[in-house]
Amino acid sequence: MIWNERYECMGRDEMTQVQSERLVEMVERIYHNVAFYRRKMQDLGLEPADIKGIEDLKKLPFTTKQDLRDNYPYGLFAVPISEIVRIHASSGTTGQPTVVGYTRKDIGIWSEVVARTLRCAGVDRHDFIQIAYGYGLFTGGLGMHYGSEKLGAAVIPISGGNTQKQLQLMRDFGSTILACTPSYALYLAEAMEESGITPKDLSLRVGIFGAEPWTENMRREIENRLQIKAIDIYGLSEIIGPGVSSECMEQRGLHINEDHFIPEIIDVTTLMPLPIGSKGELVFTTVTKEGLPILRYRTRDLTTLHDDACPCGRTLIRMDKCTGRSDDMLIIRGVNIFPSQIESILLDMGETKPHYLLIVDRINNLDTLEVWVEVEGEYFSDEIRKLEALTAKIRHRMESTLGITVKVKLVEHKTIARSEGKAKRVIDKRNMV
Ligand code: DLL
Repeated sequence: MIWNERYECMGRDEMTQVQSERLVEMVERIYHNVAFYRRKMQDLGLEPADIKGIEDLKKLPFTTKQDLRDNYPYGLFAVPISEIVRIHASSGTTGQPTVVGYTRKDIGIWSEVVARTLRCAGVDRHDFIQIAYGYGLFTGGLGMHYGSEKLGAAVIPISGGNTQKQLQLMRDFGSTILACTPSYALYLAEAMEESGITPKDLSLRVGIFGAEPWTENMRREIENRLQIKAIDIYGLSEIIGPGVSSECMEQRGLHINEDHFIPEIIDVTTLMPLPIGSKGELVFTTVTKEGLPILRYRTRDLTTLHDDACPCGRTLIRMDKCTGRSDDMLIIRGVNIFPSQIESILLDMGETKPHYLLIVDRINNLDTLEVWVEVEGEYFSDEIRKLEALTAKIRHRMESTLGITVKVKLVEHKTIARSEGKAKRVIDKRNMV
């Protein structure tokens, strides 16, 4: 069952042809309608006629989040505002939000790619999909919503938060699909266990999780606790929102909707495109979007592309699960550390809860890393020796994997604030000067 066989199962030559034609048309449009891109292309001595196909993609300029901020709010839109029917924004932790706009046709494309995503996860018209991504400026809620309606599933638009209500409706309405961030899925699993609800009381079959990095260990934990299949979906507001890529039931990488979003992998230092199979930063060019078309957007997400055959029959290129961002990487005493490494260690050990918080600081000019980890209440009522032994064990494991000294603090269940959207796992006090 594939939503759009023509494009999702297209032969490579034909796909290259489609991408090339769309790119040529898009470059022409962006050059004439967006002053920012016209200037950038002129600076590189480029005219639209120099772009004849995707082999010329590498000649085009990059776009960064900073470019969107500099042109806040509507400076990069390629159509008159009268053509825009929806605005979304992603809340940055600093400075201005990144604003994105959609025409009616863009909303149609978005619904199409999300419908493909859902079908990839085995969703059909008979399903009840509980959308617990936030509705609002964030693209998660409304993006999933329109795609689900297009596919014909019954949408339960509950949005994020309100955990007890989520559980009640999940049980009473017979939700078969849960769509939310993976960290919220774990939180729901925990709340379920506390309320005495078991997976047998529910009809849940599949989870559609994305919007933040999560590990294979976390996937196993969610699949076991909720007794579902957990599917990874990826997207970003600058490109469209959810619907950029998604896993199929094979769970062997995320198929990219490359007839709309052309992927490249670049070397983070040289910014040169890398051959398929190399790890680097993911870059996207949108070729069909009207409101905010974007050239070579640097996602800062690190991954690898694959073009070998997938047993599901889709020929769309796949990307590996994102293991981190080139900019969420922490550099602690010169050592590069990803929060997902710490999560993997904890889940591997299996003696703690999957809730953790990294506190990075600089004391006497020396970076410090403190890891707070939640453990069961019984550890605190037991003799202190047990607590100390577990602390030491976690510390040793982290130090040998990460290569730096770590202070571990075990905290009681629910000490770490739960999130209803993206989990906040790092407090970097060094930046707060
Ligand atoms: O998070 C869009 C989305 C909504 C995707 C719902 C999936 C589900 P932004 O808020 O703009 O958009 O954040 C985009 O989130 O560059 C990644 O760093 C990260 N991200 C999104 N999906 C994944 C994923 C939405 N599956 C940024 N794995 C991206 C890892 C992800 N990181």
